[in-house]
Amino acid sequence: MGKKIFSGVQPTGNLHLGNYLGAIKNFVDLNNEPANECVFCVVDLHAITVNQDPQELRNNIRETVATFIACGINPEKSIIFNQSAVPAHSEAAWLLSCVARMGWLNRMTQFKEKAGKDKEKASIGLYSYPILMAADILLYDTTHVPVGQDQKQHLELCRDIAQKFNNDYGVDDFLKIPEPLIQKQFSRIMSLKDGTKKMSKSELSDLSRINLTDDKDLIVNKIKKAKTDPLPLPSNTDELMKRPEARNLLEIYSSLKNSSLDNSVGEFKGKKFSDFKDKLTQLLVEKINPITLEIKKLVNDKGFLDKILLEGHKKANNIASKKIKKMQEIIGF
Ligand code: AQP
Repeated sequence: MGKKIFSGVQPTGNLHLGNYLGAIKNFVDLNNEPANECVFCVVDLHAITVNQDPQELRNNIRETVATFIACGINPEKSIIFNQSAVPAHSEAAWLLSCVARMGWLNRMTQFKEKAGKDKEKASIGLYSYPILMAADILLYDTTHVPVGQDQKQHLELCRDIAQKFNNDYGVDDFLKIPEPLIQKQFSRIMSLKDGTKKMSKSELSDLSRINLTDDKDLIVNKIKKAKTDPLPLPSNTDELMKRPEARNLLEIYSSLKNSSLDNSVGEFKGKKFSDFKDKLTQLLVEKINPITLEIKKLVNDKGFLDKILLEGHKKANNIASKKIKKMQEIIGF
C-alpha cells in the first residue's frame, strides 16, 4: 500500500541547500513512487510567526512553488497549495491547542533557539507553531512526514497530540498517528560559517548558506570562503566526527553524489581542503545550477504558479474541510 505523505516548507526567503538535501530531495523520491499520495504545503501561516513584508511574502509563496517544481516535484501527481488558503488549518490548530499541554510545548528546543534571550517579545504564534504543524499533518490522515532532523521533536509532539485527542474523545484511530521520515544520513546540513549551527534562511550572513537561486559565481565564492580547519582532510570517519566543518562539507558532497560518507572520506583522505573544495564546487554547480535556472524561469510565469496553487487549494480544501467537520462533531459542536 502507498503512503500518505504531507510536508510543509515556509515561504520565508530563498530556499537553501539544507532545505533541499534535508527535505525536498526526499519529497521528490516519495512523489516518484506511484502508490504514494503526496501533499506539499507552502506554510505561509507559519511564516508570519516572525515579521514578514506582505509583498515579499506573496513573492516568496510563488517562489517556493517554483522551487518545488524546479527540484522535480510533479504538480500533476501531488497536491501543492498554500496553507492560508485552506481555513481548516487554523480551525484545527485551535481545537488541538485545547488538547496540547503547556508542559509539552515548553520542551520545544526550536522555540528556545528562535526566541533567543528575549522570550517575552516572541510572538505567541512562534510558541504555538508546533500545534499548527500538527493540525497541518493530521487533517490529511498523513501516514508519513518527510522532514529534516530539526523537525523531529515537533513531529513527536504531533503524535502525542493526536493520541491525546483520540483518547480524550474515545475515538480510537480517528486522528492517524504519523511516522517521521528522516533520512538516516545527511538530514542536518550545517552553516558554511560554523559547522555546529544548522544552515538556515534566517541566518544573517548569506555566506553561511548556498541558496537554490545562487548562480555559479556565488557558489564558487561561498565554497572558497567556507570555514575549514588547518589540517588536511582526515583519513577515517572517526577522526572526521571531531571536525564539524570538514564533516559538513564532506556530508554535502556525499549527499549530492548519492554516495556514502566512507567513500567520500576515502576519496579525499590526506588531501588539501583547496583540492576538495574544487571538486565540491564542481559538483554543486552541476547539481544546483539546473534547479536555479528552472526557478528563475518559473518565477516569471505567475499565471502558471497561481494555477497550480488554485488547483491544489481546491483538492486540499476538499480533504481538510471534511476532516475538520468530523472533528467538530466529535467535540460536540
Ligand atoms: N539545515 C538543514 N538541514 C536539513 N534539513 C533542513 N531543513 C531546514 N533546514 C535544514 C528542513 O527543510 C524543511 C523546510 O524547512 P522550513 O523552511 O519549513 O523551516 P526551517 O526548518 O525553520 O528552515 P530554516 O531554513 O531554518 O528557516 P528559518 O531560518 O526561516 O527558520 C523542513 O523539513 C526542515 O526540517
